[in-house]
Amino acid sequence: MSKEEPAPELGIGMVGYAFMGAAHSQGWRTAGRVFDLPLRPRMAAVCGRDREQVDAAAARLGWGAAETDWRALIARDDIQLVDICTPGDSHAEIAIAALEAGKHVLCEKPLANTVAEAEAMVEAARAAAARGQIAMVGFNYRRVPALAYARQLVEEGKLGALRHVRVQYLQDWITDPEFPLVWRLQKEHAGSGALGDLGAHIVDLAQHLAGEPLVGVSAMTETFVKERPLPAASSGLAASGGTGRGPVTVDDAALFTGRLASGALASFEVSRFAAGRKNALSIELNGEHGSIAFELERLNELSYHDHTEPAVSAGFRRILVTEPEHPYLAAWWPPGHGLGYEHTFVHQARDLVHAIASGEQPSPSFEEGLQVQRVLSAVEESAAKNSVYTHVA
Ligand code: SOE
Repeated sequence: MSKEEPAPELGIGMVGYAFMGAAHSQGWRTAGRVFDLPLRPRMAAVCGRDREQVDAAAARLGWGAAETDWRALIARDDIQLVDICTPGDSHAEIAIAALEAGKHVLCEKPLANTVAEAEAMVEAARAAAARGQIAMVGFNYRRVPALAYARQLVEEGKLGALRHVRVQYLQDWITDPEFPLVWRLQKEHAGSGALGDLGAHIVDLAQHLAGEPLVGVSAMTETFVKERPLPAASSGLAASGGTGRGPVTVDDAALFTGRLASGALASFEVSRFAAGRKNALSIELNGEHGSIAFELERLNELSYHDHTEPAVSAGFRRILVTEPEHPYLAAWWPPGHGLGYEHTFVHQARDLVHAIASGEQPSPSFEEGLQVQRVLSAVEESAAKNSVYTHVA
């Protein structure tokens, strides 16, 4: 290709246009304008069930067309990549159909609502990979530059043998018992509650940063508010609308400990009831040679302690991860100007386009999504058994 020739287009079709759809759209709109990409993302069509709403979303988010049936979206010749931003209960069906139709697939986290669904998705992705197709899961926090840099430090051996991984992901958006029974609070749509929504992120991050899987867990979960008002059908919040109240069928919070393959110990806490915590993901890794710590609400910073330095002057130091040498930063603003949540979706789009152009499977793969699903399922099993819970006499 000569310098003058524009890169070939990559037609994208997105299913779902709510919060995650808007975030992914921002990624697709921006990636090719900031990064030099081997393929030009073209936002061909977006899909949603309601004609009027999906037309409005297409216009607002920058999609060229709108479909009301995801099967019609997948069938379009001008779409090579299907981006799935729907609730978990439709991930497996859409992803498998898209892969079987020869499309590349990006699927939001958690990969699926059950291990069985995730296994079927992995099988479809393997068959598709043999035909040259790409499949990736949207664990976007891996692409926060400070966390991508943290992974580099671990890979370089800066922490040495890992001893502890400590992770929390806290939100507070359903602390009001009158907050309606939205789809995220219904097992048949969401699979699980804070566990699948927030726990999926931190299990993936812990395993990714540590570079090793969890091999066992011990857990407790709780649903603090057991019934909630049904949302009005017209509110756009309801999976199925109505009047009166309905049961909350997922966890509001989960606490679990785990062991990584190397023997390092890990602890996890997720909640939607942590009043004052809006999107507070924090992670710390302690190794024999040092530690790293990160907080999502200060996402341009990484704390690093080099334990090989003389104790008299050693201590955690704050690295402002905005230098051009840091992951993704060379394409953005001068040092110190900072990035935010939305940039993770731009980076995700960038990395996926490179994977499609090179034919190399990207990470997180569907296999990695399945591994997270297995951990979530083990957490639920452990919590249900309550086997390690000992009453205080
Ligand atoms: C809601 O809890 C949510 O939007 C998650 O679904 C996202 O994955 C997370 O990034 C922010 O919080």
